[in-house]
Amino acid sequence: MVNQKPFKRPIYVTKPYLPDLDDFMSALGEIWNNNWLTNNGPVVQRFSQELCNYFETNNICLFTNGTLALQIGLQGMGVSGEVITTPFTFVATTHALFWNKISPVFVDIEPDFYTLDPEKVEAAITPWTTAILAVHVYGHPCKLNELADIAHRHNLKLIYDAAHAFGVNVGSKSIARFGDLSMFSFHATKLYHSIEGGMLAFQDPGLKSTFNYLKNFGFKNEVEVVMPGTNAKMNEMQALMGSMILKHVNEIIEKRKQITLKYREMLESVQGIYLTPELPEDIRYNYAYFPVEVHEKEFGMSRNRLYEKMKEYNIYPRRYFYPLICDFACYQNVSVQDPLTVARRAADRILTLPIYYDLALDDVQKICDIIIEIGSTCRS
Ligand code: T4K
Repeated sequence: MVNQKPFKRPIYVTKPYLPDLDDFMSALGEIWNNNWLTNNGPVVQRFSQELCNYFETNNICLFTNGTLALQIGLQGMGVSGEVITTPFTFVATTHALFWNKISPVFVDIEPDFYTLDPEKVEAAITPWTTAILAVHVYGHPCKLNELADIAHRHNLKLIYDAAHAFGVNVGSKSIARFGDLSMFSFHATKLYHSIEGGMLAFQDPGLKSTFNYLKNFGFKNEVEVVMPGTNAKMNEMQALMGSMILKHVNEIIEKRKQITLKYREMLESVQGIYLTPELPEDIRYNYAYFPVEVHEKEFGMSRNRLYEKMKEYNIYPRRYFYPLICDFACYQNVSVQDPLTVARRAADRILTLPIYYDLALDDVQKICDIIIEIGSTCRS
């Protein structure tokens, strides 16, 4: 294997799944006929029911995106004071706290799947702590039992940012059934999407009306505003896209599984490239991302150099999640007690490789051959 050529077209970290264009165009006819575009229209209502069936619960609420869903979730549950959370996530997780005037308390993650470390959570609890906000990062389920136990013993709300976890099951239960509340993102870059979109799933049915008010300016009816809500409604186009893609979600997950298996086969014994361990058998994973750790000394170059070098081959992986949230200028005034050793290492080493529905296995092979070639060239 010598002199790999660059890809002719860019290979991005992800590419949205799209339904057949003719099918989508003819489905749009319903929206045109209805002449109803937003404000809890019939397509949103039907989509909501389809998701209730998918998640086997009526306790869901749809939003225009995941960030506003999480923001409203925290507000509707009355979370305040301090919330213990992870710095190794997309910045929106922390922004949702900020917009609720909640102080984030960053603690470290565990080294296998990069989710919140329960021991660190317990150590960070103060009289002002009201909740834990954990992230199923890359779709890897958090330490569900340990976190539930801590939340129960300390009377804390347990909230999951499940932006990456659509389609993940633990045993026979959807990941949405754990904790008090979970937020799912339906953004175009996610394995399952509605262009933009978000969903809350929750255990307490009483929250539904609060969330419905909060996403629609607080209107109860034409003349009553019961709380100062915002505008975070999903529209009919989003719901149509979401509904059409929902029919293909199992097929999408299966395709990503094949890509993941190919990556694992090709990269498992590459010097300096480390893969996440296999998830426990009772977890049905969604193959949302494909993170690898690049160990500089063994591989021969740093993760950042590999990231830049891959661009020369027209491959655009991403460094999800670098920098850590607490290192962004807007959060540098948050005092961080935990040394965040594992999170810092992960942020410095992880590269998330391209994975999407129509990424051909031959292209996965070529991406891996390029990584192998880059490594062996710089070591020789
Ligand atoms: N919590 C967590 C843990 C999250 O990861 C996210 C979102 C949220 C909360 C908030 O949920 P939302 O409010 O977004 O629903 C992307 C997404 O914008 C963001 O939704 C996602 N996490 C985050 C992990 O990734 P960027 O800045 O990396 O996106 P961008 O535009 O650079 O896109 C990445 C690549 O995808 C591009 O290089 C090319 C490809 N792409 C992208 C788009 C938008 C396409 O091929 N087509 C497209 O339409 O944030």
